[in-house]
Amino acid sequence: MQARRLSPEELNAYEQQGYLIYGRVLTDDELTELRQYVDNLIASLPPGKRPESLDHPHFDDPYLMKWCQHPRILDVVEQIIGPNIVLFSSHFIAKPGGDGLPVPWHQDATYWPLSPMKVVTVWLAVDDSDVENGCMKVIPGSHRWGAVEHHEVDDPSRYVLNLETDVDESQAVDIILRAGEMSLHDAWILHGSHANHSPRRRCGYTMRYMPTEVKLDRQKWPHWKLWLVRGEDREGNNRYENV
Ligand SMILES: O=C(O)CCC(=O)C(=O)O
Repeated sequence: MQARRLSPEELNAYEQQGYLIYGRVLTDDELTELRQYVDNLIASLPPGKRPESLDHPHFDDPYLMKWCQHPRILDVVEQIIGPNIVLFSSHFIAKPGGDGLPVPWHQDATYWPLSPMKVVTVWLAVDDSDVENGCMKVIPGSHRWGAVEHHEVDDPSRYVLNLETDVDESQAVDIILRAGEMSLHDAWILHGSHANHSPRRRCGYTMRYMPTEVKLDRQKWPHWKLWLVRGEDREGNNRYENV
């Protein structure tokens, strides 16, 4: 299986809408392996640790670099941000069936000390993700609105993130994916998702990539780990774990 080249229409749609549904990127065997990993990871969580909050798991488990550096995924990312690619972050957002927490509407860029704010997030479906189990939703084109105001959620224990913004949900598009498929979205797009009241788990693995020209503000995030996962560092803006 090879990564599909994005058509000019798809690249244009990503630029205009701020997101793209790519489709299948993992083989059946790869999906089985990743799912097995996630099942074990969740089964071994300490009491009280929510499976929606498995943030930057690749910091602690080098095995995950296999997925964060997956050639087919990077082949697609490269078509969007160019050949010199930095892994900025990753996060398993696994909403258990029955009581999976919602992700409040937000712009990722609100959280990140990066400049310029050029980041593409790959949302890799570990499980089928649909309206019933709380798939991600986006407001198409909202990445062009600039920074919108966010406020604290009323009770952070009931949400995956602590900041939210108000949106007109009638403009939202559901990102419906089968397990093994991926979508991509821009750092500024407004997105979120509802609670999972279905009996089925909804797990996505987000992997976030930026070009080497983007600088991480180390005053704000002194210990954050970055990896150069493809290409070369021409700018010298950041410190990388593997360079
Ligand atoms: O998984 C979700 O529902 C939201 C994902 C998200 O907030 C993100 O990828 O930045």
